[in-house]
Amino acid sequence: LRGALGLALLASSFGRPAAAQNPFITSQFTADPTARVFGDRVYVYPSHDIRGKPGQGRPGWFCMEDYHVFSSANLTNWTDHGVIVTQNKVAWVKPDSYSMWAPECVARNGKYYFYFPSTPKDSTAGKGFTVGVAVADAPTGPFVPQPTSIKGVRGIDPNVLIDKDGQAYLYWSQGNIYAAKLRPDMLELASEPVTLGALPTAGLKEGPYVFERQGTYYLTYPHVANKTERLEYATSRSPLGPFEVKGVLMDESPTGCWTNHHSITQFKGQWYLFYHHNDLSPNFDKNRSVRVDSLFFNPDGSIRKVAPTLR
Ligand code: FUB
Repeated sequence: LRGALGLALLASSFGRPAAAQNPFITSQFTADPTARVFGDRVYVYPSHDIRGKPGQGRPGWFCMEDYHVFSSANLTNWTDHGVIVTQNKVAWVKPDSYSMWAPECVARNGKYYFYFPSTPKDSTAGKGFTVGVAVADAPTGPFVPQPTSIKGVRGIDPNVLIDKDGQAYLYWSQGNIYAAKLRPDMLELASEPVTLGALPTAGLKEGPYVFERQGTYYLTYPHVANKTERLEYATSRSPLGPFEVKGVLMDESPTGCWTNHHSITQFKGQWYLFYHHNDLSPNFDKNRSVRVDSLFFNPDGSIRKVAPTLR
């Protein structure tokens, strides 16, 4: 990031000089960053980790009650646009479950579709997690949650690809990675979910992020191959595969954070990897902070491994 942007000195939210550095949001804990370019700004939709008080969620576990969105014109000055979706204002979410996990946001036909997983109050919608959508006219909201979650989706970590032919696909995870077509209204599945084959059979795989570059579809995902999650990728000529595993794009966290979760986007001609570590909470890795570093492709389309930029 520093190489790409230089070390512009800025006034941080704490009123002291700050450089363009990681983590790039320091006013609250943030994780699972989905970064999207809308117009001339980058919008980051992260999870919002909090320190759970007694009675809030499961002790020692993730605790998330709402989502903020942040935006920037230069990846250095970030604006917090405030809360866009909160758990107890979503009809299908179990009240006070503190399970508003990794989200996604995409634009289509002048609307913004914010996908988020949580635990449903109605167990017929599925045990564990399912995924819902909230819709807005602007990237910062106001977002209106749909009254029900998406039928047929059980799991977490939604990610949406809108292909060049206009077909949209929803990807998500539940130990493995699943995908299905979305209807044109972006609110319901248009095909039966399939698992994306050829990924490593052992170890948790989650957090899918799919993008297309020069006719190649990249399926990128955190995978526990050893102790903690590292970011790997596979490629295909089609959004639903078959995918072929290509390698690792970021090694396990040097800070010991068990999870990593990412998105990859191009902004002003440069590709970037958004991800998280636990920089602001070294002793509790369920309070994470989002980071960004430049990402580069080799001439053959393979991804060069990204070394995290430390402070
Ligand atoms: O933030 C909660 C969960 O941790 C996410 O859903 C996973 O991808 C992992 O980052």
